[in-house]
Amino acid sequence: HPRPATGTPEVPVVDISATGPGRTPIQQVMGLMREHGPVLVRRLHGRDTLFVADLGLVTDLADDARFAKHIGPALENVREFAADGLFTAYNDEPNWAKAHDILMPAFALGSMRTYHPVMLTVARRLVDHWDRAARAGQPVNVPDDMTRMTLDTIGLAGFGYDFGSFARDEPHPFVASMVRCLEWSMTRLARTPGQDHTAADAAFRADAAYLARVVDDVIASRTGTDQRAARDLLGLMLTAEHPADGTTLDAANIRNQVITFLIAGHETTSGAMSFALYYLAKHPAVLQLVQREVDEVWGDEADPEPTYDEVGRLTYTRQVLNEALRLWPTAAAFSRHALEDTLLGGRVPLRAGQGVTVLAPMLHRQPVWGDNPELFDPSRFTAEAEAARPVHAFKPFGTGERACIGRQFALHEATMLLAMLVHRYRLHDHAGYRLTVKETLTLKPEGFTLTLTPRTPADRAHPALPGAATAEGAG
Ligand code: FDE
Repeated sequence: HPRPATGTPEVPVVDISATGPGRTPIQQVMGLMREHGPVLVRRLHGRDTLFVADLGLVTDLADDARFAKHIGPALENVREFAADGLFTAYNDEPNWAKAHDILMPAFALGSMRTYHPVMLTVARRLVDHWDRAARAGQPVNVPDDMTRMTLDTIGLAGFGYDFGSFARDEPHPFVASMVRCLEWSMTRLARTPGQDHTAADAAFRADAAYLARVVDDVIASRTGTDQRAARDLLGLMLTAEHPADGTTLDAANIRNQVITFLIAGHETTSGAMSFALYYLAKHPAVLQLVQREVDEVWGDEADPEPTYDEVGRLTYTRQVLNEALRLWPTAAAFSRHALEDTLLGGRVPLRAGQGVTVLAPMLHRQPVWGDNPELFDPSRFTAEAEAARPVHAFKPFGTGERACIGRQFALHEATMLLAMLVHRYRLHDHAGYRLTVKETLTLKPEGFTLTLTPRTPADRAHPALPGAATAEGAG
């Protein structure tokens, strides 16, 4: 149902009905904000959406006493295939709190230790794949391979299920179906009234049914009491009793959770690693600092066996990831609504239940980030710089009790893989890649390829530290 504009002179209304949101709605709103400022109403065929990126307003929205997660039209569409899974459940749907309480322990920091060996196994598959490409002098498709790696990781670590993505020429069909479901969720928002969408909707139903079949296979392959008791996600889903009432998750909800985790657990992480590699390929001085960090840990070892604790020590590598997530937060928008009628930031009137969408890529370019926010600069994420910055200036994982449950999982996986790749290869931007950001609800650098050569002991012999930040890159 249409929601009226807030109607204050401070909030411009921009009508995009003439062009529609197209295939890159996030980047379109980024453009509108560059023109009209960080608070605006986007009007599409009479349907209004309030977008904000202003730090003061986002800080206000983070107040859980007055605001909560909003399931806006995009997530309503995702609900068509993920229903009451964690990501798309309504706040007051009983299965949200229940599944949250049951699954939370699987994502506590301590649990990452148990996922580490599986993450390493899959990282090695990627390395084997890239070694072959390097020997053959063939380019690698970075986002495709990152997606192979993250799908296999969440499948194995969460559900003991092997998608075997590196043994396939094309990514597992689950990926294509899932991407089409996400695209349907996005493009459905752009429909003009009166058009016929029967074919698109039928194709969507077929894809959603396929996803459900894959998930049923994932669940069915878990048989026998020993396996059911495994303390991975699926084990918890199948057996853990809610502390309050002793009940377990029902079968329909388990299916929704598995779909949710397979999607949430790989699309966004894969994009984050792809953007990080893109920036490293374009910033030799930064690449050199990452190389220095990983070489300090693994030296000239040809096949290092990264330990859990070593990954925790890779602080500069993690800064690179954070800086990539600042410029291109791969889950780029999240929505909140007011619990009562209120004035957002003391100035924008909101009715109870009215949704507001936070546009993270523009929040991450606000004045708090200095006067050159487009510059890729991982030193923005030193501990000191982070401590000096308002906490809500950086929101790639959402906010409040509905914030990302998989954050530590994604950061551990991505930091380890990036470090392994940088330790092993010189990265060559052989095609002079120009960034094109593809949107399928999440963001990815489209068609980004690299060629690779193995690093040698000579590559790892670093000059003295001072001046490294300005030296020419090795790549
Ligand atoms: C969630 C999330 C979020 C929020 C959304 C809203 O608010 O609406 C965000 C923003 C995110 N998430 C982001 C991200 C990024 C990355 C890289 C990631 N993410 C990753 C991951 C992994 C995994 C496994 C995950 N992830 C998961 C998840 C979930 C389940 C959720 C839901 C939660 C609740 O409860 O609600 C999320 N995630 Fe994330």
